[in-house]
Amino acid sequence: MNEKVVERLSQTRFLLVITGAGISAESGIPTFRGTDGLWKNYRAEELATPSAFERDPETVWQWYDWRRGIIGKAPLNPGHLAIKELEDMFENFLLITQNVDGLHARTGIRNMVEIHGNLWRVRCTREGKTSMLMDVPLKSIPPKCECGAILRPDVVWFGESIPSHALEQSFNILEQCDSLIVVGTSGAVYPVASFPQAVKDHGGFVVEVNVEPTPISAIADASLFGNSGDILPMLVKWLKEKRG
Ligand code: BJW
Repeated sequence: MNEKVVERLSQTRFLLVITGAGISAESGIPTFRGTDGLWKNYRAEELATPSAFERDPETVWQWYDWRRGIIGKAPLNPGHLAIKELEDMFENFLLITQNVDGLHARTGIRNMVEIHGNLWRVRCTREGKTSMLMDVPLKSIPPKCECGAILRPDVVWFGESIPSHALEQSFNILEQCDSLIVVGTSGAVYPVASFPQAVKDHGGFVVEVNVEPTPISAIADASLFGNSGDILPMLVKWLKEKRG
């Protein structure tokens, strides 16, 4: 493990961690842009949009039903557990996850922003009311609200705004944190893709964990290449040893 990384992280007062689909890959959940990211030959960009849902809510809900089936059975992996350990080790900590799978919440993590929402939560397309819907598989597709309107997943699709409270909390911490660990994201989707540069602009230290280089590698202070389920537990171990 890179000595500079352990040194800087051990001096950190506020640690920010950002995760993407790669953190859940070792739990058996397909990433979006990996080779297994296709569903019935559709790309995520073709399904995760308000216009796709307006045109064909049934197909979009079938995609979510398929994903909910996989995610519902997926175990936590050592990467998720290591991030919970990091929260326990740092007095000031925030996780911003782009994942809608809810796996981080299962670790009991307290300080987290699910910036793209959660696929277990649904929202009424008429009243905007949200609730949890845990049925796997869904009893009817598309699922309906008591009021008769179609429900949608309470997630953020392309072209939709990030909920303002999530965005404000994130921007606030981008300015405050002194280190960022960015894990398992392709850095292709905004606004999160711009967060590592924002941390750098405020003098923060950026460490990337990924199986391959991404656009973030060019600005990161260090890139640790490998599975997050191997690298993150190792990072936790080294930090513990450093602290004695
Ligand atoms: C491993 C691993 C292992 C594998 N260990 N690593 C500025 C410039 C250009 C465009 C825009 C811009 N600002 C906004 C936009 C438009 C748009 C956007 O970003 N478009 C891009 C395609 C260019 N953004 C938006 O529309 C956002 N809204 C917004 O900004 O509102 C204001 C606005 C609107 C319009 C114009 C301008 C401003 C909303 C984005 C919502 C994204 N939603 C989704 C779906 C969520 C619901 C659902 O899941 O069903 O979020 S799309 C999908 O991509 C999902 C993910 O959270 C997101 C990011 O993907 P992620 O996590 O990075 O996954 P992958 O698959 O790409 O990468 C996995 C990585 O893991 C890879 O690097 C692997 O190598 C790695 N990996 N195994 C470690 N074991």
